[in-house]
Amino acid sequence: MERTLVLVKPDGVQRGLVGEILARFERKGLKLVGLRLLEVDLDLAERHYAVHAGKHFYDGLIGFITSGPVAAVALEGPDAIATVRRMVGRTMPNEAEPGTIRGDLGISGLRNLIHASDAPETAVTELDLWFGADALVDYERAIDAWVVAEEPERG
Ligand code: FUP
Repeated sequence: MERTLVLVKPDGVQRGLVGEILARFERKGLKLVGLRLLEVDLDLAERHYAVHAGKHFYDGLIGFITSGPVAAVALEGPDAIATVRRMVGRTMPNEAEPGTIRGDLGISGLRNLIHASDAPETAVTELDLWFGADALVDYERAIDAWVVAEEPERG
């Protein structure tokens, strides 16, 4: 079972799309294990985007993520990191496939609505950054017997 971090960025919050975006993940079968709405200060923004420091679009990214409240969401499920990335779609909304969050809800440039961890190591780091070690919620869902099947044998 994997956990991953999703951020609904300020454009998604301002447009009232938090519910729409969370609903897609819930319908998919992913389990909500963390949820916060927060203003992002400069320190958190810089730590989150440290990998992009020095790039030509860095200042724009920092300005954007600190421009309004962000919804931070922790999701759990089998192969959650890759599954969420597929649902999010390509970075630029004009290139993202229909059926993805960015492809269905975004249209232009950096207004791409959402961030999602891109690998197991980044998921661990980002969940710790946005939620801290203890803030995620462990619980059972009765419905998981119907959602999370054993992996079929291959070969
Ligand atoms: P993604 O993983 O799809 O969210 O995209 P990246 O982690 O590669 O980039 C993070 C953010 O930087 C994106 F939301 C948009 C921005 N970005 C640019 O503005 N220009 C680029 O060339 C690449 C990324």
